[in-house]
Amino acid sequence: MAILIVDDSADSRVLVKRLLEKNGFSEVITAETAFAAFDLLGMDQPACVSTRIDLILMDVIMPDMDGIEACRLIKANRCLKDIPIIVITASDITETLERAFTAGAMDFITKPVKPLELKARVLSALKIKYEIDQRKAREAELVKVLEELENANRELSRLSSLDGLTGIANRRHFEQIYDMEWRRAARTGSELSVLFLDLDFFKYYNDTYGHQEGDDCLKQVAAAAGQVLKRPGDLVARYGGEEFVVILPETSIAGAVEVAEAIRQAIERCNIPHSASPVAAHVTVSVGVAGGRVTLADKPSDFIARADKALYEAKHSGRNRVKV
Ligand code: GH3
Ligand code: MG
Ligand code: MG
Ligand code: MG
Repeated sequence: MAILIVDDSADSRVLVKRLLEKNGFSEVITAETAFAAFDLLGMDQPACVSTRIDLILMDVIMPDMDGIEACRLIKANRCLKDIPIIVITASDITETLERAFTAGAMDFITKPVKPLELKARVLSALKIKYEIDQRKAREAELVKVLEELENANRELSRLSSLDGLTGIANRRHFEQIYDMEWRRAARTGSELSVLFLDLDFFKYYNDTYGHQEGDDCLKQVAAAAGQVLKRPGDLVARYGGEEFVVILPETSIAGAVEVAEAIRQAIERCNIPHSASPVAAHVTVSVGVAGGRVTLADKPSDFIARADKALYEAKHSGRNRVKV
């Protein structure tokens, strides 16, 4: 707890300092002029420097710059404005006091300084300063907590759109994005395509290698499909179980078939052994494609139904292939 006395009179400085020290204020600093006080407060620094000063006792009548002008400048400084200032004045005429309060002084003490009055006013100013500091600390703490909460909410909302096993989008997120992309395509009359993917004979895979290996396989397949997608709007999601869905905005059926074929090949290239598969020695996938130009007469579920039907055909015509 440090108190700064600014007074041009050496006698006055010594007297007030002694009185304060007698009352237990051990850190009392003095300045002979307003400018010396500004130096101590680091007022000429471009950035705020931390000051230990909790209270300023400011003489009013001083050569060079009077205490009221000094008070006004300190209060105008964003780093120092919260330091309470008590002016010490030889005259308590209303006009002087009015000027002092307008300049931002919190209180005044008249000369000659009376020990009891000095003690009471200093304690009262420090109490207010302490309360302000406490409030500011609580506010800063609150801002920090709110920021953390916001981050946590953002993270929560991110996680709520991800599939826990594969880390790609989940079905909930797919439905949100699909709905949005559908409406955009219907509004602008642009093309939109969807792919439905289903692993071939995955039940046998689990039966052969176990559920844990099955989960690992799903992760690899999800990653491989994601790597094929290049455009920012493309999305691969886990639709459920061993089924995946891909949204390809602004993509024709022909373009979608190319992407589907690239995904199918990428999954083959993972070369995940599947000894029980009647199709190949490794894990394969069947893909159904639907898409085209969207009009307001279409329903979002139309493409889903068509992609599902195409997937069924891919399955029944031998699996490990793409069908429209
Ligand atoms: P098809 O070629 O006709 O698609 O044959 P399939 O065996 O893949 O088809 P089916 O739908 O009968 O079986 C899907 C299997 O996928 C059933 C289930 O054991 C497995 N499966 C679904 N979800 C998971 C999962 O989260 N982890 C694992 N390991 N297996 C899963
Ligand atoms: Mg003076
Ligand atoms: Mg299935
Ligand atoms: Mg399957």
